[in-house]
Amino acid sequence: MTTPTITRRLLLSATAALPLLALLSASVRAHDYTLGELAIGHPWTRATNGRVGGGFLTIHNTGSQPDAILRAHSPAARVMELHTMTMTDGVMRMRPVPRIELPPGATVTLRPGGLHLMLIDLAAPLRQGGTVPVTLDFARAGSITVELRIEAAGARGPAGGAANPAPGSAPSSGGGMRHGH
Ligand SMILES: [Cu+2]
Repeated sequence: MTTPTITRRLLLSATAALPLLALLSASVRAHDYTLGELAIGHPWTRATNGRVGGGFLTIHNTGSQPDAILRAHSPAARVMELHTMTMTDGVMRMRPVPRIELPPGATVTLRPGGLHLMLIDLAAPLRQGGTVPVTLDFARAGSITVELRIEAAGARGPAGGAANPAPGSAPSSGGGMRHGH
């Protein structure tokens, strides 16, 4: 049973990063979006020369009605999918889900190792420091185009990579499982 061990490790790294996240929050605050009752926080992705990439962000449903992400699309990728990641026999596996539920009052975090957006057949490599436009279609709130910030390859959070921090950034919260594909 490797799941409890990994969960514990992720929790520990997240706890250790909390003071840093508090300091960072001021610098990432500008990279937020609001669509109706949805507050969307710092969308990001990771640099890659490969054909696929992950999209990560937080969505707080401040309203009293459930909402959901139905679709995502981007000019940077031929197709996008909504993915979940689960542990099966000690291996992290990704699979598409038809929608990502956004319960009223809840904050849903798309992150490495968990729910995420999948950019498939990238038109060009994702270069650190750039941005990728992604349009999200919601069941209730409508649609919005956000810019994913391209963090370092292997970054575990929106502030930069733990293994290769960008200048002025710091190690970020845990949650970094290797992304398959
Ligand atoms: Cu995926």
